[in-house]
Amino acid sequence: MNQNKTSLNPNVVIVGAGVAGIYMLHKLKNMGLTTVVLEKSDELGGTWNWNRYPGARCDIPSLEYSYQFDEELQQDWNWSEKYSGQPEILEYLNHVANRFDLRKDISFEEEVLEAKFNEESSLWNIKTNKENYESKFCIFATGCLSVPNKPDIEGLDNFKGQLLSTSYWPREEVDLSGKNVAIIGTGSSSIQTIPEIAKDVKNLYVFQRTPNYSIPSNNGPMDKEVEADVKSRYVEFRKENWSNGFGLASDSGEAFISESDIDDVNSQLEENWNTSGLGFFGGYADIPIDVNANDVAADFVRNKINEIVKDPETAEKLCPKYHIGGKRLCVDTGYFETFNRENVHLIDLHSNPINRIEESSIEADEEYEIDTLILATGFDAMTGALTSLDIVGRNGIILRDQWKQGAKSYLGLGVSNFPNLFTITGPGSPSVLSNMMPSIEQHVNWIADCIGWMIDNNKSVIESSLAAEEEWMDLVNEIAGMTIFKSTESWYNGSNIDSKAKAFLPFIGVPVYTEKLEEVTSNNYQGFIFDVSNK
Ligand code: N01
Repeated sequence: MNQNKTSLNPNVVIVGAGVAGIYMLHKLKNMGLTTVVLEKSDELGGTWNWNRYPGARCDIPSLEYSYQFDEELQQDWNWSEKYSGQPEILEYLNHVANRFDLRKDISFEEEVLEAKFNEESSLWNIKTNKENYESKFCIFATGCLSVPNKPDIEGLDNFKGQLLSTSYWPREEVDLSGKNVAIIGTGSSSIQTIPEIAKDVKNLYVFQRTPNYSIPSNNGPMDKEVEADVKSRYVEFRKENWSNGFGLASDSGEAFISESDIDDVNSQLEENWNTSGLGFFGGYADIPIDVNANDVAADFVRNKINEIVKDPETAEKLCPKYHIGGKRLCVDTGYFETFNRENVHLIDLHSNPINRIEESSIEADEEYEIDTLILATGFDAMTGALTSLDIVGRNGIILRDQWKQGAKSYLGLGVSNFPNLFTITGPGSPSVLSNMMPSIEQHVNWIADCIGWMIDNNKSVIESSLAAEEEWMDLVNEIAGMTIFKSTESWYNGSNIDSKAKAFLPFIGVPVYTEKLEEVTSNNYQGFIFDVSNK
């Protein structure tokens, strides 16, 4: 029997002790609700616990990628760099858990295997590897990028060398010095890993299926003047950022490339390249919506790649051809420069696909003998953590089956047929197309307020209506259709997983979303239905 559980029949079970689960617990405890967090790992932190690969860091400035719910916390905590690394973020999350005395209500090494809604009792029965719980509410705080995508490559399971994954990197130091190493995948995780490990390894073979646009992070020690300025007006600063499309300080631009002088545009992009990281688009609001404007920004980055990478053939292979930003923009520290090293070799999988993996080699255009294979092949994004276990709603319907043709959710918070179940940053919310920290806080605050409202108004069961859900997902897709996001193959629309329905999942536009949430709340949770015992 696990000693640190509050109760086996708490008011609320939260699944996952990452950024979302920790804050959700804090909120509900303050409301006097008995709450338990079930966490598969022996450590809290979610993404920042699992993703410990070399070079892992946040690509949103830490002054923004941090909690704002407690003014003293945001004043007290000092980040050492503009973009903090994974160890510092994990230390911060541990600090928050200790500061608000949250650890005792988190049950570690407890994995949820099944969550089933009992229509008789209107309670959730939650089965884990250790216990059975019965709770009124069940909240999935399981993250958008938490279930790794294992590539289907012949022979992978027969590989006898060291097999690593960026998303489950070992805690102990991994010594790659003098080794022949292969990495498959060239997304954000790989782009952060490659420059770090290239310095140590004998040979690094980078197997690239699709090249990515990446912007220099221009990271450095925290600028104390900037920090003092932000801290002197933190509430206002957060509010201003939240009024921007992606909820970030850097996307406040209102200029249009299509209406600007091309020389001015290029000097602005040059400035962005030298200062901004993810804020590269910053000055121009039409890059995500106008293909001509998009081409200007894409050409700018392709020119940079051609300038940086000395071998023209390698440079050409590293140049993406799709709309910039359509796949998540990457941010790096010396990524393209790394391909000038003699020990780094790029293998383009379009011209040289992997035939198979052998016990100690990868067979593509030639046989690459390797000691270590690193999988940096991404995630079953946004839905993977919710479909990889049995979540059973009304009439025995399993969420995985309900979402077979594409995930549908009302506001990314609730799903029809799944009463008293909330998802934090679920499909249909800005989530991955926003600064995740405030998006998580927005959802946690909304869920806590909603539960509070239900208690005050004697409501015991809430469920999103099918009509509201469908209307909402139509809007999600309609807005995406006006942008370059929808027409690019990416994990935003499930294209990276063969078996997954292709549907665009995040809502684009923080301010519109925020307005909608406020409207729903002020209209007594319009679009949700209450206390329908049997539909
Ligand atoms: O995953 P990805 P990631 N054979 O999906 C390739 C966040 N993040 O872990 O593009 C060969 O981006 C795949 O190729 P393709 C961030 O939101 C944030 O790197 O599908 N290759 C791609 O190149 C990011 O977007 C930070 O053709 C295969 C790569 O693997 C998200 O996490 C840091 C393959 C996967 O790239 C995911 O990033 C790191 C196969 N069978 C990550 N299957 C921050 O700084 C897949 N690929 C906050």
